[in-house]
Amino acid sequence: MEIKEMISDLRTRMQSEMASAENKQALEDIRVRMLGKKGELTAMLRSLGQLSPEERPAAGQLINEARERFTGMIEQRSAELKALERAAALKSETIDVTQPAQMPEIGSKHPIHRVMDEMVECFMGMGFEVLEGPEVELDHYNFELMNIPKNHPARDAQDTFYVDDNIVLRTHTSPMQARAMLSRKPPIRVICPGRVYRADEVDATHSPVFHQMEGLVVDKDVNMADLRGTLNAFAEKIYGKGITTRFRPSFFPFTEPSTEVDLTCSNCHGAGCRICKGTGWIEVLGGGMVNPKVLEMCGIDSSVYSGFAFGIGLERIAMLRYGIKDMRLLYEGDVRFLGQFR
Ligand code: 2NL
Repeated sequence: MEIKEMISDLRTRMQSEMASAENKQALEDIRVRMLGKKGELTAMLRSLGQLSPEERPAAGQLINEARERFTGMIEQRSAELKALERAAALKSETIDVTQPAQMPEIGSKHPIHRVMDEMVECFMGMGFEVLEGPEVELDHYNFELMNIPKNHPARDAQDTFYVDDNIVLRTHTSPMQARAMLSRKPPIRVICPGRVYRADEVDATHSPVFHQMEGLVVDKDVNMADLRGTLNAFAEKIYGKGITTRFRPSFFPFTEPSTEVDLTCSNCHGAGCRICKGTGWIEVLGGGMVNPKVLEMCGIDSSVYSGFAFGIGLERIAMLRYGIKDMRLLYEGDVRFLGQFR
């Protein structure tokens, strides 16, 4: 075959192969195969020895010119490929900066903790200090110091989960207040919010695990009017102007006298409605003057000091506040329920 023909044939093949080369590597392979040291064009140069000395220079020149043109073709195709790759990358990596940001899902404060925090805020404003303590307690702190000796009937009402004979899951947060009295000197003004346990069956208004906040004030000349004033201030602060308290006589082993405390129904403001069953009052807490026996057992001289205490169930407050009809909703962790409290 004539050199010219061979070059023309090589160009035809190169052009078609280059057109279907889809990336730089494929193009480089073509270059090596056609123009490289062991490539076809170099092989042609080597074969010049077979020509006569007269023919050689012209043939050599043709080959060298061809190498230059072919190299140019490869470079051009390389630039094309580079542009194509870049266009593809730009297309696939494009970020639409006008798209709305993807917001991370943020949780919400549990309704029980909403009312707890609100109440803590209120009592802190009145000079109370917040104390938290263990949920697994000594029987001694939970019952004995609260004037509920072994075999006392009040133990039935709040029978609890015994870990052993001396250790229980606390049935109220009172043991923490006992610790405060034992370790401090009056004046004492503390509130103790937290989780408590009772051996109750689960239903729409009962749970074996629930939340409570107790308050305790011990000082000279503390009386029932101080309890009333404190709770009235609390009622107004949390439920608004015009909400007050009604005290009804009651019994607790740890207070004497003891009282059930009703709040003006915040739904009808006392007129009577479905929620307060027509009475205008909602029962929300219990309290009283700390039983002198309790003071003495907790190392406080009851001839010098007196105190008041109260206990509030947080589930009840949250259910009234948010119109929750079934207590179980508070513990199931269903985000469709919890998401409503943002
Ligand atoms: C209720 C009633 C109450 C107390 C809790 C208490 C604490 C100490 C001494 C005396 Cl350290 N009393 N706490 C007093 C009266 C009532 O809770 O119905 N809670 C849901």
